[in-house]
Amino acid sequence: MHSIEVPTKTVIALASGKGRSGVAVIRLSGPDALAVCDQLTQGGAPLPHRAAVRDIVSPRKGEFLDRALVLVMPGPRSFTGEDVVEFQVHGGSAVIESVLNAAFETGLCRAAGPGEFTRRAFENGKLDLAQAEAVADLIDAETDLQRRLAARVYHGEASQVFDSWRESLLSAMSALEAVIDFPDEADIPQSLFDETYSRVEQLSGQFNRALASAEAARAIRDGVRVAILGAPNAGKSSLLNRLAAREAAIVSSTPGTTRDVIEIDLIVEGFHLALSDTAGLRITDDLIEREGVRRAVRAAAAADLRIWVEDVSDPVSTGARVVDGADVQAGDVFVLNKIDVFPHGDVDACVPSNPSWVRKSNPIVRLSAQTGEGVDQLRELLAEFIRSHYASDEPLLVTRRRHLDLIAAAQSDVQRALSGLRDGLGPELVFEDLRMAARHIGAITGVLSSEQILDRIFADFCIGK
Ligand SMILES: Nc1nc2c(ncn2[C@@H]2O[C@H](COP(=O)(O)OP(=O)(O)O)[C@@H](O)[C@H]2O)c(=O)[nH]1
Ligand SMILES: [Mg+2]
Repeated sequence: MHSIEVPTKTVIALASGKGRSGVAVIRLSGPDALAVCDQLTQGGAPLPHRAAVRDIVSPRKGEFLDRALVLVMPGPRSFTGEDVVEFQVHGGSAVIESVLNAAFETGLCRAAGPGEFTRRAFENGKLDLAQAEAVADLIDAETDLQRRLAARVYHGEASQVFDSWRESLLSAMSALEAVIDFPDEADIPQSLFDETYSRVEQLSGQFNRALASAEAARAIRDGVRVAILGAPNAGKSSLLNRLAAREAAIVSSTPGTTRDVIEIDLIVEGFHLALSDTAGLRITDDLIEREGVRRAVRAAAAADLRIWVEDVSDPVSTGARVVDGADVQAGDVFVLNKIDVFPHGDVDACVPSNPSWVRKSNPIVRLSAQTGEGVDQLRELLAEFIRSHYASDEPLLVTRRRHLDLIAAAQSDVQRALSGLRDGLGPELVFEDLRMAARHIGAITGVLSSEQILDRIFADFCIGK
């Protein structure tokens, strides 16, 4: 879409959020930004970097549209690197619409596509690709941890590390090149071998640590997935409502009420936690319920943590509840629910009714979803799970799947280079592996990136960014 040459290079969009607000920001960027501003404002475009109040008028009819604060930021000292003008107008949808239409009347600008401002900033060297992605992550950040992670990448902390990895690969390559240029020396000299080997090995260790921290970064970015599972009527929906402190799921004494997966968001230890309530696990002939069970099994498999709920007052009555694919994993939490009815029930009474409840020293919480007794203990277990799994002192660099894949690719390149060195392969082959690794790392910050890759990355942005 963006690769097509369009006659008007100047773009305009609402940069602030949609909906009614005190003030809305409309941003213009491109070679004609100042010309558009001149036609739209009584008194013309203000001096650069000076906020000025101007009446906005429609160029054709001269109709007064709004009184705005106008900011002119000539390129290259602007967000996009191009001439940028921002209008702060009153934040009503009709006002915004009228100012945008007035700008289109000039014939000098068109509506910006998703992420087009940030893409221009990238293309003009104001941001590298990882930083450009971090702009979107900053906008999407809902928790403080998500914000901090995105802010560090936006600030360039991660790019510095990626660039240093690439530098290191490039200098190992240029050392090898010296040997390649003297073909009568068939082998790599020992000193160069040692130096190259230890350099590449060190890099490989750094890649490994970055890859290991990616799981924590993913949990910060996308949230930790927790699924509530168990037999029909065990009290799963009641527990979800209790944790959410609201009536998110329907609670009913009729078994099989919950049929689709219901998801709510909680913030625990600063982490975004996606908690899902599922259909009771049992073998059934009801087609819709069966689909619900299938989705429950899928949610169980996709979850980072499972909470298995058992009705301690009635551990055997629900009969066959073993469903293929729903397995207890180490670290999963067992909940013995309804202790208000049956305070002395214990886990051993529940195990025979549910063979999949094989105990793997899983933590057990006794509670009542109805009265709330014991629920704090479950909250504490969730917090502990997050602390032990995701709180890390390692600097988290890998904020996106794309980065993870590229580092993993570079890791296999350098592994190949290392074994090539050990096996005494020719320097050209090792050089080639290192070159591939450098390309993969370079792609994170966009040193070399194809139009298609850029299109895909910026398509995820919102319009106005
Ligand atoms: N006494 C008591 N009843 C409960 C408790 N938790 C759930 N129930 C009841 O058990 C029935 C099934 O609850 P529900 O949350 O719909 O179970 P689900 O099928 O696992 O989602 C409802 O009648 C609830 O009121 C509890 O802690 N104590
Ligand atoms: Mg339910």
